Amino acid sequence: MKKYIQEQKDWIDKEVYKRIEELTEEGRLRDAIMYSMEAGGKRLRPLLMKATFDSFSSEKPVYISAAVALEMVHTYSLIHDDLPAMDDDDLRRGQKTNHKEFDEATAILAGDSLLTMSFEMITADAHLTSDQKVFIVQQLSAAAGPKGMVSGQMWDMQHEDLETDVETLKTIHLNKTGRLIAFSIVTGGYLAGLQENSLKKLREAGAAVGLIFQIQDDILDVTGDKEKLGKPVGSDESNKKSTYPKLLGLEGAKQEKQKYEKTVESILRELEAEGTPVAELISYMSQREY
Ligand code: GRG
Repeated sequence: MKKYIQEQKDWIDKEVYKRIEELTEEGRLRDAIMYSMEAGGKRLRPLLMKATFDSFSSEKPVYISAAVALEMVHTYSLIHDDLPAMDDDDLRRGQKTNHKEFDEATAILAGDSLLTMSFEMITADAHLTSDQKVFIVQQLSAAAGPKGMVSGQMWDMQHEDLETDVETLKTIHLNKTGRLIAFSIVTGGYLAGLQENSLKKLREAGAAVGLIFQIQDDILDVTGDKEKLGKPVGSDESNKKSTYPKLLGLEGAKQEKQKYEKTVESILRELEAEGTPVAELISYMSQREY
């Protein structure tokens, strides 16, 4: 699976850089955008979209602009999340954060560019029908917006110094992390031709995958390897962040993750997608070490 991920990462990277060259002009703004896009993200979200598409269709790929757009929206969220007004982080993807390398205003504009470019790219894609474009733009904007990722970020900030319970933590992560991950799976299924009843199931699986991903992220902050992660471990503890291991203990967090793994397994079984690329990728994500 590691080799598969590496191979897939290469085409995603190539597509991402090509689109940035097409949609930006040479200069400091492009440099700031490229700085974060080239910094070695895992590209898990576009990979999930491709793996879902491949699990349900053998037609030619039509997901490329949606997959690149998703990685752009994700990267914008990381750049803005690192700003002093939010998490105030110095390191991301193993290198200085965007505002530390450039400056705050440039980092804000690099994030704004990535967000807006993603929609420009989808609407300009000649391989998509008008219906497909509307679906992708609607789903992506809803997943990223004030009832999705942005609301998760807002809740997270509002609960920063408060005692949080597991239900609140779950709501935060379902929005902050889960919505983009669910978008990747649902869009892969939609472009593969699945109907609404199956997409509904994929949406449910996607939310569970978001929680699995986040719980594993919390676990890695306790048990992970700094070199592999490209960031210090134990930062949640020192930043007084609410996490699954903090609320449930390490074993409790692992059990919680298993609960969502079972949800995903059962949905994939219903969709006759056991042993498919998406099933394998989700199981890899659940055990990831970085
Ligand atoms: C600023 C609107 C706005 C939203 C920010 C996603 C987010 C919301 C903040 C990022 C901070 C964070 C730790 C989120 C939890 C999800 C997570 C672990 C994101 C990192 O995703 P990876 O591991 O990152 O896929 P790479 O670098 O591999 O792409």
